[in-house]
Amino acid sequence: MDGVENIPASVYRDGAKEECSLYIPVTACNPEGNGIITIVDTDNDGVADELDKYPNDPNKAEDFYYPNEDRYGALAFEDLWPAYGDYDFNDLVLDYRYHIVSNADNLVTEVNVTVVTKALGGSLHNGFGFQFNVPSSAVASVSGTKYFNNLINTNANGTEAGQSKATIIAFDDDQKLFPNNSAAFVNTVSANPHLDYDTTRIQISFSQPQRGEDLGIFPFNPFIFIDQNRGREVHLPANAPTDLADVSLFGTVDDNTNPSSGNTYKSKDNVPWALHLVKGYSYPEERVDLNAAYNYFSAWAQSGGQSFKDWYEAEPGYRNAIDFYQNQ
Ligand SMILES: [Ca+2]
Ligand SMILES: [Ca+2]
Ligand SMILES: [Ca+2]
Repeated sequence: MDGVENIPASVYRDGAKEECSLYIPVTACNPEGNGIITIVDTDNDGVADELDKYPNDPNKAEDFYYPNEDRYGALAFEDLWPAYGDYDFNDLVLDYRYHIVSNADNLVTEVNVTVVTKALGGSLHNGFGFQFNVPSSAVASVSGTKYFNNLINTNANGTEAGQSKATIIAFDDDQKLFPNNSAAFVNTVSANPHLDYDTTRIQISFSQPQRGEDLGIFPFNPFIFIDQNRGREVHLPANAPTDLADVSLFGTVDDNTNPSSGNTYKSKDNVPWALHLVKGYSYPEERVDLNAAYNYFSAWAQSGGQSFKDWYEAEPGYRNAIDFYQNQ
C-alpha cells in the first residue's frame, strides 16, 4: 500500500528483525547508527533483565555460592564429646553448599543450604544445625528442615527458640534420614551395602536485606548435638556454643573448652571433635583412627594448625588407602 516492499516474516532468522526504531550503535562501519538504546528492567530493581539472575523478582538479582556452584565443602564430627572416643571421625559426615541470593544493592535476601548426609559411623541419634551472627528476628522464614522427634522448639519464623542469634536446626535425628538402613552404621563399613545419601535443602529468607559480612563466616558455625541431648553440642574448634549449649560439660573428660578465652571444642592436646574441609573429605573406615588414615593429621592439630596445613591432601605419603571407607 505504501510502496515499501513487504518481506515475509519467515525471511528473518537468527535474531534479525525488521523495525524502524531498532537500536544500532554508531561504529566505523555504520557511522549513522539508528535509534536509542532501551534498557528493559522488568522488575524495576535497577538491574537490567539481561544482567538480572531474577528478572521478575525485585528482591533478588545475583547468586553467590560457597564453596562453589559445582562443589561441596565437607564437615565431619566425632560424637563422644567430651570424650575422645575411637576418633575415626566418621560419626557424622556431610557435604554442604551455601547458595546466597542478593539484591540489586548487594545485600543478602535469601540463603539456600544443601546438606548431603553421607555417613553415620555411630549408633547415637544426632542432630545438626548452624547459626548466623544476626538476631533470630532478622529471619522471615525457614523451610526444608527435617524434624522427626519432639525435641526442637522453633519460633514462628522457623529459627530455633531460645536463641539470641538466628539458629537453624537442619535435622534433629540423623539416623532417621536413613529409614531403610538395617545395619548398625551408614556408609562406614566397606563390606556393607552402600546407602544413597540423604539430601536436605533448607531455604532461609530474611525479613530485611542483610550485609553478607554481618551474617558471619562460612560455613556459619555448624554444629551437632549428641543423642537427643540438645545441650550436648559439638562445634568446630574456636567456634562459639549456642545459647542452648550445656556449659557444665566444658572442661570435662578430654575437653578443654574455656569460652571466655575463645578456646572452644579442643582437647588439652589441641585436638578437635569437628573438621571442616572446604575441598571435601575422605573418611576412615569404621573404628580406624583418623591418625592412622592421615599421617600428618596429629602434627597439624598439635601445632595449632601451623604444620602440615595440607594434611588432608592425597599427596604421596599422606594417606594410607587401606584405612579409608571403600578405599576412597
Ligand atoms: Ca531487574
Ligand atoms: Ca531482580
Ligand atoms: Ca565411628
